Amino acid sequence: MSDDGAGRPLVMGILNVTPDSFSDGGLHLFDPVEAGLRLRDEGADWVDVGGESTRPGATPVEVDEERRRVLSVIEALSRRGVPVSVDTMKTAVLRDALAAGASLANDVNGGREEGYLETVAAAGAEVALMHMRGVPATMQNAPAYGDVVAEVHAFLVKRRDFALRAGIDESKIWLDPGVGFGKTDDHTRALLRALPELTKEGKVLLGISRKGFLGRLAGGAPAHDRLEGMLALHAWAQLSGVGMMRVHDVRATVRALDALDWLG
Ligand code: HH2
Repeated sequence: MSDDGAGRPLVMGILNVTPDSFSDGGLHLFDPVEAGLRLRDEGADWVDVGGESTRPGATPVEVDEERRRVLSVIEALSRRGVPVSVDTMKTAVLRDALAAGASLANDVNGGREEGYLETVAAAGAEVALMHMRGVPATMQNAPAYGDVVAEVHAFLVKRRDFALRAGIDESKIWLDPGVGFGKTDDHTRALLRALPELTKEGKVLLGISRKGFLGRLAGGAPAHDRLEGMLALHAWAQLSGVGMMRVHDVRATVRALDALDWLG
């Protein structure tokens, strides 16, 4: 189900303004605004601008460097009427990104940095709260859970409660199970199978685009060659009630979601 309760799920196009993202690092540094406009023209409902890679093993980026990477891009895209989301864990970056025109805060850290949720609330923005176990530098080192579905869902419900208490309207909160963030492939499978339960808790955003498990499912396919598995699993997510997909391949995603939606 989409944001407004009808039609296909929304599509969030990924625009990483980074030298080191796992699938598009360095690709958009030359002309990120053009790349963002292209995503919009291909049908993205949001363009998600990120200045810090969170791939497994990534090193953190300083606040000023992250600001330098994203703010002018956000400002330029917003000025052209593109709905912009900012992919940041940092309250300081978020504050400036919202002032530059972003209206969705996408946080792989679940809004845990001090002042993050209050900053979202003060701006009247939307927020995506993702589950991550550990930190990107080490999160894929043997992640372990008792019951991954119960633990991830409980974390997301708790973070949603914090967001509500900070003054964010429930209609503006997205929950994301965080595929690849401290999860083995078995954990990912369990979480994907449990999507129909998570969508009963609230609006769900899913980010599986080009992720490692899709490469392993496709016999070791590299990041740019993992489309088919993603589209198949999007169909499952769509039928499970997921409201937004975060993707690199916007055109193919929109076409696939529209085709399934066409069945009614
Ligand atoms: N995944 C990535 C980054 N941000 N945000 C949400 N809400 N959900 C996700 O699954 C998610 C996310 C990682 O993917 P990508 O941006 O392509 O790579 P990198 O972190 O290397 O820039």
